[in-house]
Amino acid sequence: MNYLMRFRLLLVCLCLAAVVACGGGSGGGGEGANQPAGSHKLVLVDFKFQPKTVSVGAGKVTFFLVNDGPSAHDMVIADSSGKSVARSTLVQPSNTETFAVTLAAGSYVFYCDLPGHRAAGMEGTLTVS
Ligand SMILES: [Cu+2]
Repeated sequence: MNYLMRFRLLLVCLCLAAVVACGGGSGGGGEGANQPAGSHKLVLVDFKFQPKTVSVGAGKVTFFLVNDGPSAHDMVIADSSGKSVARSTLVQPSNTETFAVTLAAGSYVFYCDLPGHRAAGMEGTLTVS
C-alpha cells in the first residue's frame, strides 16, 4: 500500500468518525448537507450528470451526489462489460447523498437507471487508476 492510498484511507476514516460524532446532532443529511472531505461531487439534474467525465484513484471512492433537478435520480456504476457494480440510493430533488464504493482500476460508465433518464443523456464515464 503506497502513501497516497494510506492517506485516502485515513481521510475515509476521519469522515466516518465525523459522521458518527454528528449522529445525534441537528439532523444532518438532506438539503444543505456538507460535502464529505475527499469525496467527489456530482450534480444530478434532468437529465445529465455534472461533470460527466470523472477520474478517481482506485480503492474506496466516495461520491457526493447533489440532486439539483426537479426529479429523483440515482447513480449506477457499471464496468466495461456493462455489468452493474454499484447503485446509490434514490436521491430526491434538493437532497444530497453520500455514495461510497470500492473500485478496482479500469474504465467504468455511470448512469441514472430511472426509466428513460439514461437515454435522455444521464450518463458519464468514470476512469479509475
Ligand atoms: Cu435520473
